[in-house]
Amino acid sequence: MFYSKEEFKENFVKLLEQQEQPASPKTAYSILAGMVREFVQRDWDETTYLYQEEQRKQLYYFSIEFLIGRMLGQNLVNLSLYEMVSEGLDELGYSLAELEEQEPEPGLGNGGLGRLAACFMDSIASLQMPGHGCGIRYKGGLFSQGLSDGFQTEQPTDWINDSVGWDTRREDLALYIPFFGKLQVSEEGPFKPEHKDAKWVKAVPYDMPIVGAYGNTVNTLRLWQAELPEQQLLPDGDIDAYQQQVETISDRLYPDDSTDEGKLLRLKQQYFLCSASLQTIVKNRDFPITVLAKHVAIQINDTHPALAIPELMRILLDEEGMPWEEAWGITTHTISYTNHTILEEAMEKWSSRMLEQLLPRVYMIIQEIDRRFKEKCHQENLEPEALKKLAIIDDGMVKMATLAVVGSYKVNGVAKLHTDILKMREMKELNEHFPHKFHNKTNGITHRRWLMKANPELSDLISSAIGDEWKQDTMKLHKLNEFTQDSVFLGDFKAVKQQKKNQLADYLLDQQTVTIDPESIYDMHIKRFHGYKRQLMNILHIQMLYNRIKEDASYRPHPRTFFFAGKAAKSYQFAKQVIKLINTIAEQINTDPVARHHLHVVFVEDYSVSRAEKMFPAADISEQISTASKEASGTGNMKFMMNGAITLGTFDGATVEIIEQTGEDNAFIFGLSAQQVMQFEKEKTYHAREFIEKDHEISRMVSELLSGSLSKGPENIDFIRRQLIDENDPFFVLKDIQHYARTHNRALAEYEDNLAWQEMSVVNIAQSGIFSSDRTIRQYSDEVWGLEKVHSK
Ligand code: 26Y
Repeated sequence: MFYSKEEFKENFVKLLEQQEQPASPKTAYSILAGMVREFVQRDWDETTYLYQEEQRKQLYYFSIEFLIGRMLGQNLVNLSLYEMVSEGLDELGYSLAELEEQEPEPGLGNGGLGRLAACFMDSIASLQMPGHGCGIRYKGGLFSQGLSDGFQTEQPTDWINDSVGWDTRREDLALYIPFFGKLQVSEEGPFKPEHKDAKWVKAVPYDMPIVGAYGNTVNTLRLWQAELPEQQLLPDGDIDAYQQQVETISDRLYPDDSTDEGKLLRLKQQYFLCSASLQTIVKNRDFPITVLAKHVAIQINDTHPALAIPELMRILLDEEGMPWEEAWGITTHTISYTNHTILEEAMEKWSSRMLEQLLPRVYMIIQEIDRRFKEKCHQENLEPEALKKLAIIDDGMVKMATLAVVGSYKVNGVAKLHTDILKMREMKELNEHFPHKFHNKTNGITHRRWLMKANPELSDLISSAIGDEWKQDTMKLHKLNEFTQDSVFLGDFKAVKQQKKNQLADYLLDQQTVTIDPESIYDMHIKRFHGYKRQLMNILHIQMLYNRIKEDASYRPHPRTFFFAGKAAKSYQFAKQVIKLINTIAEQINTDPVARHHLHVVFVEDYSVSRAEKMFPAADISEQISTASKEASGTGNMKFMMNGAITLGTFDGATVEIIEQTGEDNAFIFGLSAQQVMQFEKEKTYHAREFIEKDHEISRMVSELLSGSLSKGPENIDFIRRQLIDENDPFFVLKDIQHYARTHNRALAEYEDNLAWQEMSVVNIAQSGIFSSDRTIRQYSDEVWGLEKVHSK
């Protein structure tokens, strides 16, 4: 325990002295992390006790990803100890920032969905609500990304082995999960199938404290690890081989699913997560199972944990002996579902055959859910097409999104536009059948990580102007609107932005030996690589700017640094070629004696939460240029806004709501609307080829691209060629690129007017409060989960 700086120093030094001298930063980090861990233990125990004592309704957030980022610094911020510890360490000759860098980063997620889960955990605890995460303790998170000759390379990560655990193994809470085997039903007595010859897997929970700010609430993130079960549950045969098989379940996030074996492994992971989490909830309850829905809410983060629906049914039917109707009533009042995508490729479908083989009883229940639902739909005199859409099992496949909608009491999209598209198009029939189920919950981000932790300089400036109430209620950021004409404040803001730009330049010089001009405009496109996110449009536009500089001696624009960061999925060849293209164009521009004074392209390797924390605060321009209708929400857009970057983007996802907040004057918007995109898609009236022929500039750039001269060989762009030409440019890159170029020119002109730019930035920060995940969580709690704030001291 340490309640003062002196006490902290004393304890720290004591522990340090027990180590070999001089202690490495790694050792110092471990000691500090251990102290913080101990510090939160009492509140953690107390929170757990209070939840049981007061019998409050508890939320369990089921997610296949939790992209939590490093914990040390964030925990100190939430405990309001950051400054004290930082000063104390300074006085002892250590730097807290350096120690923080020692923490291995758990990459237990891939992108937006996993980071959202992490922001939600922070908000729930900080709002003193009883809510916990349930996930998988992958041994290796997402691969770490490198570049070799401009190509993405992938190395496996192993965060657990290097880690000073924030998590605690709870052997006492271990559970067992059955796979495969067959069902045996006795002829006499009530229907009670028995699961014979199952292969058992042991699920051991590791609990991580989620430290809330302002109060003493410490919630739990429970991550399950797959292990070999005890002797009596072992199958005959080669035990080593079985152990290996079992352990692969929690080995890797998103194993390659191009083979049946890979698909089976993913399915095992999903069931492992759902079954272990549900068993733990049911087993450790202190209320009758019949009132489960009054005491427990379960949110499933996309369809990956949708097996929670039939699994809960199985527990209620087979283990609790309930009749179907009652079990169904409880299930459909306990579980709710969030959809994060409308992209066809991300809509999960499992083969019935595989499900039946791996999870015979669960599959039987899915069949029964489907049968009953089909029966209901048939009574409604629907067209055959509508009936097909409403089927859970169709063509030998189980449609997980349909199962999730049918088995939940609420279904939400993650931004207004996305929810509207779900209701009107993707899930039209389901919405008509369940008119009150669908609702919107626009995503949010935790301002404690993305502003207070990532940008303490800006946080202090904000507090010096409007006090620090905004930290508890981000809507108070509105007060900054009074400062948009205050030249002193604007000047101070500019100085902070410059400081963050300098810091990023120093960091990247150190990490990647790139030299960045801190006076240049920082334009950032940082997110997963995907066709619809249109990194391709960005880099092709940069190539157009380069051509113009080469040709027009009078065109010498203000220096701009274009940052790209993000990973491409291992098997996503198109996205990987875009990365290669960015790097080859970068090389050409960055070494050009003239162009390099105006344009600089930087690919930041191995994008992660901690790299993101360094990048968002330094941005001037936030690239949010997805093909309208394709990005469900986006959350990076909110992180940029909160740090005062100006959005340059399309009317898509939550960017629509960002613009609603700032007004179009405080952002740069371009491109087709979602309506237009959907119309083109429906009527098939867009022809990329005509477009290329019509526009001289595009035509030149495309022929350069296709010749392979921009990518060091045509073989490096064949997937890009296929998409742009053979597949008729499905993401409307060539359709939108000129409007995009003009919009960049507008932004550039505006940037020259210093005050106007800073004014826009401050309006963005002032209006960003609504995008705190505290707001999102309050809405979920009020409208879906029904949680109450638990009194803590
Ligand atoms: C299983 C496989 C098909 C799959 C794996 C990962 C499917 C989806 C995903 C991840 C999706 C994801 O991260 N979606 C993003 O969720 C964010 C949080 O709601 C949104 O802001 C973002 O627009 C959306 O792309």
